[in-house]
Parts: sequence; structure tokens; C-alpha cells
Amino acid sequence: MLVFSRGNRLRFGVIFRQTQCVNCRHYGKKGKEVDKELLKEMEKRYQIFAKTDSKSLLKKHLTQEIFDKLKTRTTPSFNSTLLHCINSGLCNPDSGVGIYAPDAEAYKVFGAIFDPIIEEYHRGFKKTDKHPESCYGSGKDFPNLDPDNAFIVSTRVRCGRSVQCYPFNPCLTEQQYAELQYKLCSALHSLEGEYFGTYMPLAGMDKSTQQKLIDDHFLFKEGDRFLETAGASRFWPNGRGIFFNKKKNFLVWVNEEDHIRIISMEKGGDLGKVYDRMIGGVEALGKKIEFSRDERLGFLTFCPTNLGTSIRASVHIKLPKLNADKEKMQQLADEYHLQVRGTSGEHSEAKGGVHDISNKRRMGLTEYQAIKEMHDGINALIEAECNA
Ligand code: ADP
Ligand code: DAR
Repeated sequence: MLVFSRGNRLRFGVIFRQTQCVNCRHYGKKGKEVDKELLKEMEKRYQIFAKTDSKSLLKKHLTQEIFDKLKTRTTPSFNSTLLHCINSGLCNPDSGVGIYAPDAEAYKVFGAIFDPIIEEYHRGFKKTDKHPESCYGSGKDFPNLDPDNAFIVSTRVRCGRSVQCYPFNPCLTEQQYAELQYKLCSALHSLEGEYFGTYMPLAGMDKSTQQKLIDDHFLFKEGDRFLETAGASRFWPNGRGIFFNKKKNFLVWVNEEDHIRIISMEKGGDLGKVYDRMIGGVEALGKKIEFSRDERLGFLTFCPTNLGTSIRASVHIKLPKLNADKEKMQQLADEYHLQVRGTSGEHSEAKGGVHDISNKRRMGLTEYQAIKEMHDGINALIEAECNA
């Protein structure tokens, strides 16, 4: 049994067989043939999906020609299929995007469908484009967005990371979930200073504590049908959990959608302070864990919407006048590449007039530029609210 707490984690930690970097072992090899029965199932489901009125990017870009080109392919290291990638979008025609990568190689093996979706979602990041090297800059360039606390309830900056040599959710074995949890916990429990904290595994967490953490927007929700059908809930809740520091303004999610989500958040609108705290956490963990980064795509994540910087800077914000003029709010959001969501993130409603507004672009620009885009956009929304 795995028990993660500061004092005795090493005594209870299970020493795992070192997972050889399977990418090296299979590098350059062709994946196995797709099972004939699976192929028939995939073709039947694609024909049904093609007849839906889905508005997802998957529906728009997965033409019969591209489907036929990719349906027999598999990735060399984990034998991931096209169905691993598109199952969520086939099951949920109301998806906005509808596709996930089952492992790092999928972005290349199934590039014919990923590339056009990446280009459209990330506003023009072409398959010939290269994501820039990381450049975080400094939070001092981003003054408090709302020093009088008139509009912003809280500010949060997060990024996702994948651990080198491990596949993503659909291909992880139960042992690999446990391995990842153990490796990440060891790194997290080595953090010092303001980052010093404790890891709480989801397995065994009492339901009232779990619900309170979700209601306080610290912990990820459960039962997201898009993630479940994407293969992200296998062996749940084993291998999943949350780390937080003493002040609960630095959090890390383990094995939810990505292997790791590194989060800094606090009440109010001090984006610069929140951003600096996230940078410090990412850099400290980056010294302990080898993150998976592609030469062209930047940091690799389960969902293509998080590639590149994988950074989302968001505010929970109340803009009652703009809220009454949804068209104006959306027009400004589009102009500044902002995403307007409900209070609990995607596929949720705004409660009490509180929207979650964040940068939409994460790829083809640096971390600093993504944060600046959000900072400028939120400033513009607040100005429009004051002048409405
Ligand atoms: P994803 O990008 O995968 O949709 P997020 O990183 O946006 O997920 O995390 C969504 C969760 O973070 C939701 O529970 C949401 O309530 C919370 N959240 C997002 N922004 C803020 C914020 N500014 N303040 C408090 N909680 C936030
Ligand atoms: N709900 C899925 C994924 C969209 C991006 N959000 C993530 N990755 N959490 C959709 O296609 O709408």
C-alpha cells in the first residue's frame, strides 16, 4: 500500500521497476496492425458521427479522406490507435475540440488530424511553425489588475506537464499511475520555503473533504464525460491526488487530465504575484522531473489545446454590465484572444455572475506573451465595464 506523508513516505513507498524510456526502445519502428474488429467498429462509429451536426473541430477536420489515411495506423511505443484519439469526440458531439493524444507520438503519427485542429485552435499555428523556447519574464511587469477589489474575486495561473517516457491517460497501466504518483510526490515533498507542503491522494480521501476542496476551486472535479470517454478515468481514483502548500496558494494536481498541473492562485487580482509563484514552482519541479517537450510543439499534454506553454491565466471576475451585454463581452474576448467560461471552468455556468476568463492561446507565443495577452484583455474588459 502506498502512504504519502512527509515523515514515512520512503518507508511505505513501493520501489518500482524503472520504466525504460519506451520511446527510445521503439524509436523509428512502425506500430502494430489495427485489429480487424476494431477497424470495423471505428468505421461504423465514424459514419454515424459524420451524420451528426457536431460543431467540434474534430467534425470539421476529420474528413473521410483523413480518416481512411489514419484508421490503420498505430503509434510504435504504445500501439495507440486513431480511436484512442477521437473516442471522446465521437461519444460527445457537443465537444468543442473532440480529440486527445493517447501518447506523445500520436501528435506525429496522427498529425494529419492534429495539425489542422492545432492550427485552428491556436489561431494559426501551422504544421511548419515551431513553438518558441520558454520565456517566463517576470511578474513585476503585470501590476494588480484590480487593486480596489471591485471586480476580481480571484486569480489563478496554471501549466500542465507530462513526465518524459510515460504515455498519457488512455495508455497508462495501473502500475504506471502508481509510479508517476510516487515520482511526483517525491519531487513535491522536496519543495522548500513557501512551496513546502503535503500531498493528499484521492484514494481514501473522505467525500466531505473532497467536495469542500472542489467547491473551493482547489481540487479537480470528477465525472467529466469528455475526459472519461477519452480514457482519463481508468483505475480512478488510484494514482490521483493533490499537493498544496501551507497557504493553499500553490497547488499541484497529479494524474487528472495531465500527469501534473502546477497551479498558483489567490484572492484578488494580483496577477504578477500569482504568476511569479507559479514560475518558482515550475522551475523547482523542473530540477527534479524530466518534462516531455517536443522540438516543434513545446510542452506536450494530453489535450492539444494545452500544448506549447500549456499556461492558462484566469480570473474569476464579476462584470455585471458586460454580463448583461454578452455580445459586447464576447467581441472583446475574441479581440484579446480570451476564453469566457462558467465559474467551474469549461462546460459550466456562471454562478452569481462570476465568470472564469482566461487566455485562449497557449501555443506559438512565449509564457510571458500569453500572460501579457490575458493581462491586456482583462484590463480592456474592466475598462469597458467602467465605461458601460
Ligand atoms: P482546464 O484548463 O483543464 O479546463 P483549468 O486549469 O481551467 O482546467 O482548471 C479549472 C478549475 O480551476 C475549475 O475548478 C475552476 O473553478 C478553477 N479556476 C479556474 N480559474 C480560477 C480562478 N481564477 N480562481 C479560482 N478558481 C479557478
Ligand atoms: N471538453 C473537451 C476538451 C476541450 C479542452 N479542455 C480541456 N482539455 N480540459 C472538448 O473537446 O470540448
